Amino acid sequence: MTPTHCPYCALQCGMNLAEEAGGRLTVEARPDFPTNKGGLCQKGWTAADLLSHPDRLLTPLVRGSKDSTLRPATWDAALDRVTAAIQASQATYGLDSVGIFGGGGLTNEKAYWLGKFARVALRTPHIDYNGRFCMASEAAAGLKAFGIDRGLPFPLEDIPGAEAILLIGGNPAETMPPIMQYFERQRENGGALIVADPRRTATAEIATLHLQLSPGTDLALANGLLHVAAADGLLDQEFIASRTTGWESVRRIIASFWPDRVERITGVPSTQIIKAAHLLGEAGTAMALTARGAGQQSKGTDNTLAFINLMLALGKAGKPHCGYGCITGQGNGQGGREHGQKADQLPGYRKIDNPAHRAHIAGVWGVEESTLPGVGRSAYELLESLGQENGVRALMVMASNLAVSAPRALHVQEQLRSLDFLCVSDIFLSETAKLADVVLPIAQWAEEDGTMTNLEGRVIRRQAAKSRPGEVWTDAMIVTALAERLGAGRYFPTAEPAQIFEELRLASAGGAADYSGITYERIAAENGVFWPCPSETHPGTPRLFLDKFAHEDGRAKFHAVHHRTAAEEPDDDFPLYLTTGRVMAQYQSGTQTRRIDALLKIAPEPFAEIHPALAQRFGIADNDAIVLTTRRGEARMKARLTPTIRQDTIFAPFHWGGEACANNLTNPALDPTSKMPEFKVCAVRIERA
Ligand SMILES: Nc1nc2c(c(=O)[nH]1)N[C@H]1C(S)=C(S)[C@@H](COP(=O)(O)OP(=O)(O)OC[C@H]3O[C@@H](n4cnc5c(=O)[nH]c(N)nc54)[C@H](O)[C@@H]3O)O[C@H]1N2
Ligand SMILES: Nc1nc2c(c(=O)[nH]1)N[C@H]1C(S)=C(S)[C@@H](COP(=O)(O)OP(=O)(O)OC[C@H]3O[C@@H](n4cnc5c(=O)[nH]c(N)nc54)[C@H](O)[C@@H]3O)O[C@H]1N2
Ligand code: SF4
Ligand SMILES: [Mo]
Repeated sequence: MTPTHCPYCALQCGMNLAEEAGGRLTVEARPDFPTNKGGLCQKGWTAADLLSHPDRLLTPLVRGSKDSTLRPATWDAALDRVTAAIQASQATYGLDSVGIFGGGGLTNEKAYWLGKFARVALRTPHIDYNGRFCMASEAAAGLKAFGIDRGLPFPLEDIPGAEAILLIGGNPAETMPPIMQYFERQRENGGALIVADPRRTATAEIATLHLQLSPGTDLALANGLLHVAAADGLLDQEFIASRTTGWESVRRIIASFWPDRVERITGVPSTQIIKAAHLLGEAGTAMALTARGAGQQSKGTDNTLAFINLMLALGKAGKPHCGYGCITGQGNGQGGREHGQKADQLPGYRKIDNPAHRAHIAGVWGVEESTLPGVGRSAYELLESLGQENGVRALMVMASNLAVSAPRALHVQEQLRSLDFLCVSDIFLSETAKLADVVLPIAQWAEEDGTMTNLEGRVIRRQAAKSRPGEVWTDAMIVTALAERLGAGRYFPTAEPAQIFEELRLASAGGAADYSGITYERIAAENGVFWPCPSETHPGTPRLFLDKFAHEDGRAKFHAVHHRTAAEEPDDDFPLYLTTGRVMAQYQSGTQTRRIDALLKIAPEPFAEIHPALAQRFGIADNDAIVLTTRRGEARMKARLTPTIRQDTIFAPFHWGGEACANNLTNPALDPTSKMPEFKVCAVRIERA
């Protein structure tokens, strides 16, 4: 029996893997693990089904020339090919012509190794990852307001003690089902749960109050709530004066957000806005939690700041059972952004353009500070540069299926085709891997060791329960072998996670995300350790900000943020809003979950949710084949009629590729600060196919 964690989302549910006769692994939930407490969703229960899936890649694949097919090859041949392509690109176009696209599913060790590989072996600034499409807006806002970005500043265990919770743009009943036990306990304790979502989701169903706003209007809602709180005397002036800065500028802005004006912008009745403000303001303790609904917008950072403003003004932060938190998404979405696979960051949540930070990391790596590259392009900007002059011409993708999951996917696929060279490491031949010149088969979660950092900032252990099949390698082995071939082998002396983690501890020491006191042994003994943890005798930090915020003056900062419309609003040609997201039984681009029978039974095919009244206007019946069209392209799927969605909005999950791909439609308008694309709002037209 091996204790480990689910491979999928950021809840990182604890599970045990037991080996049956014949080597098959079965999953058991871990009742003793403090986050899921014995709960798992259907994805977790079925995760082991992929270990022996017949589609699994078991040997490297290499394409002889651009128009030939992918054929099995030895590791030597495949890695030689990758090395030659990188060197050719560097020789012709310079170091900056090689890029890396990583993933928030990678362990801390692999993310760290990959970031170091980019800076030390490739010496390119251009490494970014799919986390940029995930919680980058919330991360940017957390840094601005609190001086540090950790998804949740408190453990899940604190949720049931909050008297009021505002959950904005999250549907955890489908995206993290076991987390619902905390919200259910909060409701049982008499707490109020307010959910802001254009759909009456399974999560909204259990709420005290559902604010069914139109897509892209979160900021106006937040400012409206704050307006009411200020007008009705619900602010905590003492807290504002002693623990924050910048309130005056916010006070001026929210003055004009009258409830009826906010009702006109958001579609939320003013009575509900007033009620929500009072539930939050009159509660002794309150939390605001945001997920992708509020973050994946071209103003995602400002949206988040507006909800943080609200909590600060109410004095509901930096106290027990209070505060703002971001529900992070991918298995290691949190750790993935702390250890250097983001274009602007170095390990330990250091900044790559900060001389002191650079010097520390250069010291740990044993290189000259001056040889470290600077800030590279953010994920979508990196994809826009592919194949272009001065752009990236040789790309390595590790743990992302961006041909399906990037915005404006049809264009991104063209960009990938225009590369001189593409290498993809994956478990399966994903839509992205199909476009590659070299495909490298990698180990799955149950076949490797490492650490992950869950949505609470709790560092946990992934443990191998069986050996790797066929000629499969781990991502770290690939990085180490390529570094050796590129002449940087001395900086990459190992591919062992435990040894890489020791180096990560040193690299993170003294940084915001300090892991230096965390060891594999402690993680096992303590059911995970929360960062920052600066020494082996330090208990770790489950709760941040109780004494002070992380800015130098110890105070949290208000930010004056204005409502603005989405980058694309409905008009005569594209009269409706399109928003996108998830369903319980599929995960992300679907590479993994579209291969599991039990999940396909629950979520077999692509669909779009449409309100019956809207469907009638367009002569569409339930289950009809429809075509959705935006300025980027079209997608075909089935209509699913449901009264739970707004009448001006269509919702499509993004779990499928090809002609059903929701990202054929989405708008890559970027948030100026976080560079997050506007996955959650664009203008769409609908027709029967
Ligand atoms: N089953 C499943 N679970 C997952 C994943 C998965 O793919 N499948 N992925 C994991 C990852 S990486 C992530 S990031 C999380 C995401 O977890 P969530 O954020 O919960 O998931 P989404 O479905 O993307 O978006 C949440 C809600 O935002 C609403 N929404 C859309 N537009 C707006 C808007 O303008 N404003 C507001 N307030 N709400 C809006 C949608 O209707 C949707 O119900 O889930 C994780 N868990
Ligand atoms: N329209 C729309 N698009 C979205 C979103 C949305 O809400 N709407 N959400 C965005 C968000 S929040 C996210 S997080 C992204 C996610 O989108 P992707 O980055 O595409 O995420 P996955 O589908 O999880 O892709 C991971 C790939 O890596 C493989 N893999 C899994 N584990 C490993 C590993 O350890 N190593 C390697 N090398 N490969 C591995 C999997 O088989 C899979 O093919 O999608 C974004 N795209
Ligand atoms: S909630 Fe997330 S971590 Fe837990 S079993 Fe489901 S997918 Fe896995
Ligand atoms: Mo995500």
